[in-house]
Amino acid sequence: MFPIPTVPTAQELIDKALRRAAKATGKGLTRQERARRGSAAKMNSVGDTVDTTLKKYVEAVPSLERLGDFQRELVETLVGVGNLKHELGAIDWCRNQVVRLCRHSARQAGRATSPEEALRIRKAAYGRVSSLIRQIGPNLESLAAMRAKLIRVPDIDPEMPTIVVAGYPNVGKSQFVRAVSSGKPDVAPYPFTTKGINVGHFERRYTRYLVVDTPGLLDRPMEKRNANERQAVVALRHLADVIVFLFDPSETCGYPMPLQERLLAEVREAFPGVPILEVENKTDLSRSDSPRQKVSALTGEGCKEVVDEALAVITRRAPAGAPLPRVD
Ligand SMILES: Nc1nc2c(ncn2[C@@H]2O[C@H](COP(=O)(O)OP(=O)(O)OP(=O)(O)O)[C@@H](O)[C@H]2O)c(=O)[nH]1
Ligand SMILES: [Mg+2]
Repeated sequence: MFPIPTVPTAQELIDKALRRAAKATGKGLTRQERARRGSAAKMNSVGDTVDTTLKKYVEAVPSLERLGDFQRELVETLVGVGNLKHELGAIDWCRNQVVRLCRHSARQAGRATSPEEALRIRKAAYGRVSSLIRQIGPNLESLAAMRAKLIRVPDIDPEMPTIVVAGYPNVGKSQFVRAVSSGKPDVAPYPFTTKGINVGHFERRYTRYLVVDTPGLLDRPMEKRNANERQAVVALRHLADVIVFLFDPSETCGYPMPLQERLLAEVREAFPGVPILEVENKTDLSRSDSPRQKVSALTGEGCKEVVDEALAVITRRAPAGAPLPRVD
């Protein structure tokens, strides 16, 4: 989703540049002319390869500036916008140095007085290019690690009416998202399965809705929250038109109800403007006598009713006269 292409290691980039350069040749009548022009062509080729390859990462920066609030804060949470810019800055520095060096040595090689001199200039330039690229090896590695995280940042239309599903770990949030939408997040019988934001859609009366699955939240202060929990908070803050807060009164999730209740109180306090539907899941296992809506995400029981209620809340919240976005 996020526009950063695959990142090579320093060695892979060096190999790629030299492999391409090996194919570049120079035409000429004499051996000397061919050697000169050949060396110059190879240096230009190295410069071009490094330039175009590294430019792709640097050009990811303006798209970073254009990110919406949700994506921007998610990038900040996952890798830090400053860190990302730092790596891109180092990579751009290298790109510039290599381009200048290659241009300079292509000119030198073009003026060489013998084939041997042309070769010597080229070899020296290859060495310096390799060492410049090796210098940014750690930056490339770091960018590759960042990319692995950023690739999962979903592309979300902020205008689309959105239900965010939240709650303690292992209560069945992902199962619920599977039950009501096209989303296929992983479901597993242990906590902390969901590590990022997953989205699904569904359509009702020609309107398309977004359902967002979030990593489980523990009842603890914001500063203690790990990166996964913080992603859930970012989704709640920027995306939720309505929150479906899932409880697991069977407590098979491993967390007692009083803790789950405390988390609800905190979510309510943190997002005072967002309506919250309190829903008890896993009714196939146990059913409390609370007045909350009850579902079984596993069997599907009650899920449609929760979605209906969520849509009613969203429609009530939409400003009068503002139509909900329609499906094309
Ligand atoms: N019996 C029963 N099990 C359920 C129900 N909903 C979910 N589960 C089970 O509960 C476990 C956790 O479900 P998930 O959907 O992965 O829970 P989650 O809230 O997304 O968990 P995290 O991603 O770790 O926060 C899985 O074994 C599910 O099959 C339900 O309605 N009934
Ligand atoms: Mg999950």
